[in-house]
Amino acid sequence: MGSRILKAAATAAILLLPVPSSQGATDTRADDDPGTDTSERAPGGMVLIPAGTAFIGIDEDELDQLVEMGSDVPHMDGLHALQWFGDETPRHEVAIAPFYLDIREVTNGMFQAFVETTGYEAEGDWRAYAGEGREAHPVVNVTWHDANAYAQWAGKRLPTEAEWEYAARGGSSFRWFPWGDRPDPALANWRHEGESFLDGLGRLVFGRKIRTTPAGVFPPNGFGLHDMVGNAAEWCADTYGVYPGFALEERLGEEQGPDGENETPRRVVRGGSWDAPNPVFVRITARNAFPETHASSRIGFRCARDAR
Ligand SMILES: [Ca+2]
Repeated sequence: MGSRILKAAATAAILLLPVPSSQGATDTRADDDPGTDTSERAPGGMVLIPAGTAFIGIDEDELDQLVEMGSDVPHMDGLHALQWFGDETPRHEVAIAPFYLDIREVTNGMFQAFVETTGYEAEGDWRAYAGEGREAHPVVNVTWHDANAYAQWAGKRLPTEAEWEYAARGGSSFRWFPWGDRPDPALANWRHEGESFLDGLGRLVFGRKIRTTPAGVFPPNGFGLHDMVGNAAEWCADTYGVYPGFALEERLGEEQGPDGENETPRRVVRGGSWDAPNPVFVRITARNAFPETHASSRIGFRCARDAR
């Protein structure tokens, strides 16, 4: 899985990039009461995503646009773009049935309520990032299993990858971001600016702090969904694999395909996180994948529910 290895290397590199010393946005109206109805049609904290045809992924010629967008990313040349982002090809259609999706990422407060109610013992050390004052921040450091356990308790499920991408586009024809086709650091939490290299390194090594923002601070997309890109990256239901019709094996000169039988299955993670150093990693179509027992300060989730 050469491209996956490169993605892992890129993630490691991200740790060493400068990060902001402060986050400006503080307003929060995160709904941590999943039982409160906010409309006649959707369960509390959720919005109805209408049925439609989702155009998932990108065409091969669009990879060149990613090279341009990520021009300040180390090694972002044509081949690396192909290896990092080739799994977004080919663009294909998926029929989406109507479903409900959480307006915001699941927060620490919501996850804590689940744990206290059920006595669930999480695989991921989510409490490490759920200290005082962080109730409205997205829960992170949860495994795919943890996310599913919460979703089941809440009477929900994780969204499929196609549902997630369709919802992130917000009913628009935007290609790259929920708000349009140009990156805008005011519209999602991914920035790494304004902190010196040493400060960033010291914070990461000694501080165990992260730069999530309370869920719902940034403006919603066309479906009313907050933080679909950035803040916490989000577990999806699917096992990771290449898309139907994937045809870049020859150009990549390596094997791509589903995980081997003896490996821990990898699950799709979408949207990029607060830790992404460049907007190229927080696009609507960008894909990532981790073993389902993996937990990190970058990954959280939101839930979906079938619409009757
Ligand atoms: Ca997110």
